[in-house]
Amino acid sequence: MEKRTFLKTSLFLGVAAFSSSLIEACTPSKKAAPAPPPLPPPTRRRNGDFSLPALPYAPAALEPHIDKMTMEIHHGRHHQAYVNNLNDAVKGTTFADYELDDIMPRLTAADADKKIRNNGGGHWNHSFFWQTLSPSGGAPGPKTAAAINASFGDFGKFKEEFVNAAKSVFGSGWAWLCVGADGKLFVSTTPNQDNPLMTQLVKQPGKPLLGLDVWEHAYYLKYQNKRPDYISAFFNIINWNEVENRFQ
Ligand code: MN3
Repeated sequence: MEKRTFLKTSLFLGVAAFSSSLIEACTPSKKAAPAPPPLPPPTRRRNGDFSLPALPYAPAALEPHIDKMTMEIHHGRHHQAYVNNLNDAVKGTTFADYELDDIMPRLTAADADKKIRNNGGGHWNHSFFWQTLSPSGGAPGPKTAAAINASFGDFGKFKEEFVNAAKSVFGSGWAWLCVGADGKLFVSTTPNQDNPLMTQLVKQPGKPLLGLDVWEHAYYLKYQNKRPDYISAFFNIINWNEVENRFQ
């Protein structure tokens, strides 16, 4: 290499290195939240827009526990609005092409994430909720039953804890039964449309097995202010087969 070219190259590399360390030094550090994990490889990329999944049963199928009109409005209007707003929210962001399961653990409390957090949570939670319900109800499968007994003592104690948690949500939110990283089950609640997969946003992250929407729009037409009656009714229409599948 000619001496002059060598000097030019060294000078350029030196300036480049200095610039990048300057950029690093000037980027404000977020001490509160842990650094989000890197985005996954392209295999998890999403094709096209988010869309409203069909209900797995007729809107009247859950009567008398949840009425037809509530189901139609809840699914066709509320859930649809989350889907529309989510598609709008992800446009032009880092999350534009990714699956929601990949997006949720990477969301922070930053204002920039707020619209994706609210509407992404809304879309995920409702998609999960429709699958959690079944006209035929039933009882916990063997693995779920064993885990409930091991974690809470018995089904009655689990139910009491879940009901109390669902009653205790102030304003709008969700009650959850989750499995934690240690394999134990726990009951938790989240405000608004947050859920336990938003690991940087919830006190107790976990994999949801069961979720109950306690927003007033989920029950007000039939139950008005009697949320406890809606929570009791929910226990008649839990799709325990689906819960068992999620647990495995
Ligand atoms: Mn809802």
